[in-house]
Amino acid sequence: MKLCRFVVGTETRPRVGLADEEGDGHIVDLSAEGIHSLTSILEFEDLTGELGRLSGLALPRFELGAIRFLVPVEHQEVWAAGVTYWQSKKARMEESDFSATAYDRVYDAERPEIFFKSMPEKVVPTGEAVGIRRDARWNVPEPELVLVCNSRGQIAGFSIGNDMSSRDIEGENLLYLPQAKIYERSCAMGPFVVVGVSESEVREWRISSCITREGAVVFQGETTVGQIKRSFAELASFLFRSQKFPNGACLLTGTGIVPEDTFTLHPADEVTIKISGIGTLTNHVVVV
Ligand code: DO4
Ligand code: MG
Repeated sequence: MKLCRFVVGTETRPRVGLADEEGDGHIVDLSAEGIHSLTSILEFEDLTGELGRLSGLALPRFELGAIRFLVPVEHQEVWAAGVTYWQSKKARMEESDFSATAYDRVYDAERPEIFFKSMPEKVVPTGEAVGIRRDARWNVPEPELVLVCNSRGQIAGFSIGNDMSSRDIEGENLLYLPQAKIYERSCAMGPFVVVGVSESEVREWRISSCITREGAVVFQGETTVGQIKRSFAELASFLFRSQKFPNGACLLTGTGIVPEDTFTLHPADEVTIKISGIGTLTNHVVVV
């Protein structure tokens, strides 16, 4: 089952939607049943039972062409895990002699790397621009599965995220990581939150990324969620250790798709990230 937030036409009022189970491209408007917040749905004890009941009701439906997706976050802080794939460890060790030992150690350590990524209001939805820093010369998207957690720290659903990163800034000194990771338009998410699936099902999903420049493909890569070294519960439990999230929190789970070292994003590139069980997140690139 796929949840989303959306607006209709020129309206500004956010609605909460459920993608039609038949997959005929319609979004069922749950707001018509008094559900105006995704955060509150994710708190339901019997989430799939409640969504099953709602999908049986005769609620208004909208064609995809009539709506615009919003980010599937309301008041959730967005965090990210790093060096959870062998490919990420390898690329980062090559990127920086200075930090190689740190990346090597964290890949095998009991405690994962987890860092703050974005305030909810700064997350970019599908269709809008992601940013590359004007003071960076080596910029890449990081296509990542997102764990969408409720206030109890339970993983209520899964989404698609892009952890935009400036590799030259990160590689120069590990202490510059927040500047390499947190800046205007550096995090995109959406369009759906998929609920009612188990970790073992999600581990079968494929993540792919395609970057086009003036209509031509300049990078393509693919991995599977199953390549993530740590369990989802392990990652979520470290995020919720000694910390409360009254509105829940989102956790990007790290990247396993790393373009070759000669690749950097250009303004106007289009970045498409697909996760097989979720859908597609597409953003173009602007300099910020
Ligand atoms: O420490 C660097 C960031 C790692 C990261 O973002 C990733 O592996 O996805
Ligand atoms: Mg990342």
